[in-house]
Amino acid sequence: MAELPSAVTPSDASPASIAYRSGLEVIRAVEPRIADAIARELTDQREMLKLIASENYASPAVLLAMGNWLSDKYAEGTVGRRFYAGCRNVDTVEGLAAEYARDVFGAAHAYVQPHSGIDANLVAFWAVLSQRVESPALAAAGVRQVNEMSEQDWAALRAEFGNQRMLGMALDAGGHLTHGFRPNISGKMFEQRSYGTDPVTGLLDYDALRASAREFRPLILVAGYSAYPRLVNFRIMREIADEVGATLMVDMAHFAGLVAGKVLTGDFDPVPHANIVTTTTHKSLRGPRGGMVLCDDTLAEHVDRGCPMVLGGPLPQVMAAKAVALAEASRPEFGGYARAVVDNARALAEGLLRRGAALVTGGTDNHLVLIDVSGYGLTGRQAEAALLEAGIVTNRNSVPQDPNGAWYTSGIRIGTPALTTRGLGVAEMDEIAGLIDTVLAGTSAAPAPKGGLSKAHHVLEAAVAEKVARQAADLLAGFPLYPGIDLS
Ligand code: DSN
Repeated sequence: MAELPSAVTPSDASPASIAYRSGLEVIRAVEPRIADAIARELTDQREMLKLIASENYASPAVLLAMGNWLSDKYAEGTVGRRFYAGCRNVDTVEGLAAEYARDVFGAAHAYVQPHSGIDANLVAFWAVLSQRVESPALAAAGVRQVNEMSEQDWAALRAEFGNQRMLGMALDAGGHLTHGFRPNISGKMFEQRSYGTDPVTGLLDYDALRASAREFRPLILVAGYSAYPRLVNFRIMREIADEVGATLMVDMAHFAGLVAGKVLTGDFDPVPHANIVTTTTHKSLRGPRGGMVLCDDTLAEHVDRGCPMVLGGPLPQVMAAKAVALAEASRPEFGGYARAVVDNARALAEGLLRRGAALVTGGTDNHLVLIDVSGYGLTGRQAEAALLEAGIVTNRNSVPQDPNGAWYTSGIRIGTPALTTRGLGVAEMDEIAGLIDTVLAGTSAAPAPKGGLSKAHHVLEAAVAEKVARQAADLLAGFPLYPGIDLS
């Protein structure tokens, strides 16, 4: 098999350059401001120190797979069973993406149509509900197959699941909005209860979770997170789910790349343990923006009804890019990448701890680190803005029992998938920890107009911000992003 060029350093640089230069020329002829925004985004991505834990840099092959005429095709249905004629090429890309997904993750079934993580989760929720409604017990009670259900049947279903419950990780412990929280439809479809983390260690407390599950008896137990810096034991999660008759759903959006790269194995690999697994494809997996569902055979036909149940027509060009990204993730070098992501996160955490920062759970085992910036006298919002002034892109995030709520927050979430793709290693992580600490230590809360301190505004000397931004730029200069692409 031919060597795969690194995702951001295509050895055959000129084809990517030619492709993008020509593409931008074509766009510029119609709307130059869009061409300029696309070109400027490349400059921004090259110049910023990107530490957003959910972002990455997709390869030119992944990006190019999305910009073409596959986009023009309608293809509701599934491979070989479409509601539109002329879908043979869409069948090819969807079939290949699903095949790669099954192989990479060792899953019995893969559904690659979801357009995002929220979509993937909605598909999963409806699949679980429709599987339950088709259970022999409900059939005996007169509830029919989901695809034959009348309005009255749906009403009966809602009544039947009047207690449909979801147990998911608390938002301030690192859970996700789509795991049953009110601003999301999941919080309206399900009565939700959340499990948190131990107030002292910040770690998941499986005994407390088990007790809560026994009492609450959820239909769906959701595992997975967007801001928990440790591993989850999915074997224990499955035991708990089985004990209370729940379906175990794992949302692995954040750590799918670590699963694909075989860094998370055994009890920490969700696929062999969960009934259903959802993910996005653009975070640590380094693919196009999109979603995906993996499941066992019992849920496959329910999952495949995602479109039209909760999804519009699939995006064939994105499914093509998913296939390309999964082909990349199936290569041995992706395992090296995934290991480096975790090594880098650990180095970043150690560098911060050494400089006196407080980290939620005291460190990390995965790709992300959550800094409690209250030790610097800041809210997350102030810290996020100050870091951005210094060229460091992060996002604010709640910490467990956050006194500043979900808007101001007390945390900054950082992650290493993107910078690892760019080639930075543990030595650079230590330097970055120093830059972050310099900015946070040099920032203070601005006085509030009505007295006291503002939660929104901060003060950071311009000279400090400029110095750190220069250091960050010097550091990044050693790791050019998409060096094979020259738009000038
Ligand atoms: N927005 C994603 C993240 O940043 O974690 C989750 O949906």
